[in-house]
Amino acid sequence: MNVLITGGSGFIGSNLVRLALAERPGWRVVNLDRLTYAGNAENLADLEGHPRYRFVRGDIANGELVAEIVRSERIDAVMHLAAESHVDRSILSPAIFIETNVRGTQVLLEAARELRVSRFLQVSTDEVYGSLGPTGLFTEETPLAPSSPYSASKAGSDLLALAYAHTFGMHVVVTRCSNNYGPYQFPEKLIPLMIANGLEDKPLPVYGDGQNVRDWIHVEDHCRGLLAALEQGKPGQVYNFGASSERRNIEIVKLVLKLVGKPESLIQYVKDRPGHDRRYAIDASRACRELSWAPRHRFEEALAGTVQWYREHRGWWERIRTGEYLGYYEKQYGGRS
Ligand code: NAD
Ligand code: TDX
Repeated sequence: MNVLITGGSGFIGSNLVRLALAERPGWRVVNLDRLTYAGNAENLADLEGHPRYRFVRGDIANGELVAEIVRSERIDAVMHLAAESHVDRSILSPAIFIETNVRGTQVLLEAARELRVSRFLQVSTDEVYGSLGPTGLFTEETPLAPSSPYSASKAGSDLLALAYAHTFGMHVVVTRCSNNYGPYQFPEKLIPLMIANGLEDKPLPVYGDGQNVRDWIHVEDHCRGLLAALEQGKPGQVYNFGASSERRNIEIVKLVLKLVGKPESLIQYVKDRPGHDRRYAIDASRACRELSWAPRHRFEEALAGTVQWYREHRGWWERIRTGEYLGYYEKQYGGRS
């Protein structure tokens, strides 16, 4: 089977490409990635020369390029991960989120329709459901109520994907996953940012009162879920993924400090994120039941493993934390304390 993975050079995409090649010997994988600030060819450097892997640098919103790849590579299935993925950036500069997440997704769906690709997996997020109060869980029936430009753009792309299933009878499956952590996550997201700042004795910026809750899942568990959803998901169906690991942000930050052996005095409370969602928590029982999926990693152990990975790959994130990232960091955190 020939599978097009978009965004394969990012965090989840690079973990997925590696897992797919290792566990699906019959697959040939084509990775289409524009290598934005978040995409890093280094993430898959070990696959250079792999006989079942090809990398194409390009934009998912380029219809001619996408059609050319689908045709020439005889693509059977698309796993669509490419996106602008960071909420804070969507508050600073929303336009690119619409271009990539909404228009880019429509371009891919259209190519898949015209060229009769047999399966399309839309990788979405629990953020499309908005924010929860202190109790309750997001199910697949929870109404969509996105609150940031990022989550609104993801909700737009989800709905387009479901509309293509409904209108054109395409085999489209949508997944909505909670917050991921693990190797190769770009150090603008909470966990890798806190690890890297801790290791460098820099302040750890906690938004607001630090009591916002996220439901954490190891990236490998998410990727196994994506393979299962592609292979066993019903057309037009939505599947939530999560690992029942709700934690307050401040708990995470303190845990990370303990793991890197640095004092809590590094914690710095800063101005809150505008429109900050209070709590996310996922009911993944449909995926467990219908896809025979279950998370394998336990949070505290897997977080320790993640910290270890960042210790051992210091060059990887140090190289990232120079260049473009420096300008963003100053814009996001400069004068915010
Ligand atoms: P990421 O930012 O690490 O990676 C995104 C990748 O997409 C990068 O390699 C980037 O170069 C590429 N890309 C961006 N715009 C592109 C374009 N126009 N054309 C081609 N490639 C482009 O993101 P991630 O955290 O790995 O997330 C991957 C997907 O999973 C996204 O769709 C995101 O919404 C979704 N998701 C993420 C999480 C999470 O916790 N990180 C949770 C649920 C869902
Ligand atoms: O410096 C920080 N300080 C802080 O307190 C950062 C970067 C974040 N936070 C808080 C904000 C959130 O409550 O930590 C929490 C997690 O923040 P992010 O890592 O930015 O993730 P989140 O906004 O929850 O979105 C993530 O999960 C869902 C991903 O970035 C999305 O791509 C995914 O869809």
